[in-house]
Parts: sequence; structure tokens; C-alpha cells
Amino acid sequence: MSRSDETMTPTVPADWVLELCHEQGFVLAGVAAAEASGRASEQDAWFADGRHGSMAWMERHVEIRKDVRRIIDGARSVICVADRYSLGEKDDVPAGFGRVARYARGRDYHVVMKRRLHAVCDALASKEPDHVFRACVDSAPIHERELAESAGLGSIGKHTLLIAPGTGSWILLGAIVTSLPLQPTRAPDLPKDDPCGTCTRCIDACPTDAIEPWSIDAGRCISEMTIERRGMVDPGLHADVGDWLFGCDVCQEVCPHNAMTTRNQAIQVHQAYANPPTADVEGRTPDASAFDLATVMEWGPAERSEAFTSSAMKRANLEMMRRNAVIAAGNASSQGDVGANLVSKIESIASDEGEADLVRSTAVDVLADRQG
Ligand code: B12
Ligand code: SF4
Ligand code: SF4
Repeated sequence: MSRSDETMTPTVPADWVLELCHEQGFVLAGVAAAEASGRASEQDAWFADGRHGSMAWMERHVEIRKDVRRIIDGARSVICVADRYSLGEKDDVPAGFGRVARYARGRDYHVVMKRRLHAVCDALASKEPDHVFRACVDSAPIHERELAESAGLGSIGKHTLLIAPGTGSWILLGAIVTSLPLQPTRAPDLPKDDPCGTCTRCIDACPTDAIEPWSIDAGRCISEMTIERRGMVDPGLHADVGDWLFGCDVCQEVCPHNAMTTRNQAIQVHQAYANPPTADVEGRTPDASAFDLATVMEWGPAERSEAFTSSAMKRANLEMMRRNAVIAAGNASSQGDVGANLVSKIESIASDEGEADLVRSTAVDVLADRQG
């Protein structure tokens, strides 16, 4: 055996690693070999077409994204995990409220998952002190879905999300990139499954037409517009945003893999996401699925920060949240007295010269939409 073959021999059984992940409460775990993405040209095309929308930060690490081995020196394996965050129950949204995507209704998954991934890293490092481990949740420039697919956690749907067999897509992903050689848990020659067949439900239901099979035009995606975008939302898309205040779940709500079957509902939601992150917040429904739009339009820094303690909604700053509330309020304006009250609040924002530009200009656009 050559020296390089020797160093590639797994020293720790993958089963033990998976057991560590399950002990930390991850509902799914698997191992992929650290290797170049098989879809680098699709990624290049995505950026070349400007399908990353306003997320210019994504351009910084385009080359790193193509090969997970660029994340740490000597990367050999990627341990992929998933948390279930919702059962996908239907929402009952009161009049004048704006909806929050399900992933952001409990505690901030970045914190919840990182803490447990670090516990797995510590356990592995105590056995293999010469190896390097890097825990990633969202922010590292790696393709978490593609890696999870390679590790056998599920397959990617036309809406580009990972669907786990029998569980569906209400799952969040995390990974540990490591120099430790581990046996991959999915046979390398197994073809990648197509979970969709002839189905096009997500494409047909997307309010903004953002989905082409296996590719999202992020600039048209409500999730990008309400969570990532710091500037204006195209007034031509305001009506399509509907009652979404933060994120959007439509493509997952309609997916047959998320049908609430006995088998699907038996897969537990991790307790960190099962309840709102904090007890009571003024103007928030008890299950944290929605906020009162009139209240959010009037938020100051203190109210925003109180509402977002321990929540993934922190990603949106105060002006973005108030912009989102103005757009959703415009869409709720036909809801009787509640709608009339919302319109009068939009009017005061539009006429207040002391208002933040983003919020005021959005209010002006919303009123112009109503008149047009
Ligand atoms: C940027 C980003 C976004 C952007 C862009 C979304 C996107 N589809 O890329 C926006 C803001 C729109 C977004 C929205 C959401 N996101 Co997001 N997002 C990310 C992030 C940070 C990077 C994704 C990325 O690199 N995109 C780049 C492009 C090039 O990727 P891509 O489109 O998948 O490109 C691949 C495909 O084109 C593929 N491909 C091309 N042809 C073909 C053909 C076949 C057959 C196949 C299989 C694939 C394929 O090859 C390319 C390279 O792999 C990841 C975390 C991470 N680091 O991975 C989370 C992540 C993808 N998001 C997540 C979530 C939960 C969401 C939302 C559901 C949140 C919400 N409710 O509002 C929505 C869902 C919208 C949607 N349908 O995608 C989860 C998804 C979990 C899951 N079950 O898959 C992730 C993994 C975060 C996490 N840690 O859990 N997100
Ligand atoms: S999250 Fe909403 S807007 Fe974005 S692709 Fe899915 S359905 Fe379309
Ligand atoms: S809704 Fe249909 S097309 Fe879209 S991801 Fe689910 S199975 Fe695939």
C-alpha cells in the first residue's frame, strides 16, 4: 500500500460518526466524499444570468463553491446532517397579519445546529486530534444540498430544495468538512434520484414565476425579496408577495413529498423549532407564524430587537421589515376596517419626509399601485 492509500484508509467507522450525529438530535446524517461539484457549469450559468438577484455577496466565493476541498486544507469527507423544523401544518392567519416562513418561527437554526455540530467535532477531535473539522451552517460557500444528496440524505427537487424520502423538505441542513477519511454512506455509482417525475406543482404555484426546473431566479423569489434584499422591491411584484412578511413557503406547501401522511408526521420536529423563540411579543401570533402588519410598520429598533431575540429573522434589518410590512399591508388593504387602517398607516409613511427612504418610497409605490 502506498503512503497516500494508507492516509485515505478510514480510521474511524462512519457508523460511529452517524451515531454521534443522531445523539445530537439530527434526524438525518450521512457522509459524502469531499470532491468537486458535478454541477459547476450550472452554477456558472446561474451567476452569468444574474439569477442570484441582489445577493452580490455570493459572487465573492464562486470558485470555492465549485470544490468543497477549498474550504479546509486536506478535506476528505463531509458529514452532512439535517434537522426537521416543521410538520407543514396549514396556517390560520388573522386579517391584517403577515406570514413568516416556517423555518424562522422557532429558534435561530444557525445557532441551534452549529452548537451541536461543534459537539460532534469535539468528540471526533478527541479521538483524532491531528485532523481538522469545520462546522458549516448556511454561511460557508459550499453547496449544502448537493453534498447532502451525495451523502444519501435525499434528492433535489425542481424547486432546488433537498427532499428526504418519507420526510419531505421541511428540513434544514448542516455539514462538517473534515480531513478525516470516512467511508461515504451512499454508493458512488448509485444514480441520483429524480423525486419529481412529471410533477410541476411548485413551478405552477410559485406566485412570482421564479422557478425553472432545478433553478431559482432569486431576484424574483419572495424569500430573496423579503430576507436578503436591502433595496427596493419591484412594484410589479408587490401583489405577488401576498401576505408574506418574511420568507415564503409556497413551493414546499404544494409539494406532494410534504403531504401529511402518517409516516411523514412521525418524523419529529427538533424541539428548538417547535415553539417560538421567546414567550410573548406584541403583535405576534402565539405560534410565531405571523405578525400584525400595523404594529411592524410602527416598529423602532427596540421593538425589532425584542421581537427577533434568538430568531433567524434577525437577518432582516428594521427598514427591510418595515418595507415588507408596507408591501403586505398594501395587499391586505381590501380587508374591511383592518384594511382601511393599514392604508391610512401607509399614507402617513408616504407623506412623512423624516421617514427612511426605503420605507417611504415603498409606501409611495404601494399607494400608486392602488390608484393605478
Ligand atoms: C442563497 C440561498 C438562498 C437564495 C437562493 C436559493 C437557491 N435556490 O439557490 C434564496 C434567498 C432565494 C433562498 C431561499 C430559500 N432558502 Co436558501 N439558501 C441559500 C444558500 C445560502 C446558498 C444556496 C446556493 O448556493 N445557491 C446557488 C445556486 C447556484 O444553487 P442551485 O440553484 O441549487 O444550483 C444548483 C442547481 O442549479 C443544480 N442543478 C442544475 N441542474 C440540475 C439538474 C438536476 C437534476 C439537479 C438535481 C440539480 C441541478 O446545480 C447547481 C449546483 O449545485 C443555502 C445554504 C448553502 N450554503 O447551501 C440556503 C438553503 C438552500 N436555503 C434553505 C431554505 C430553507 C430556503 C427557503 C425555503 C427559505 C424560505 N422559506 O423562505 C427558500 C426556498 C426557495 C427555493 N425554492 O430555493 C435551505 C434548504 C434546505 C433544503 N431542504 O433543501 C438551505 C440549504 C439552508 C440550510 N442550511 O438549510 N435561499
Ligand atoms: S420560495 Fe416562494 S417565491 Fe421563492 S421559489 Fe418558492 S414559491 Fe417561488
Ligand atoms: S412540487 Fe413536484 S416538481 Fe416541485 S419539487 Fe415537489 S415533486 Fe418536484
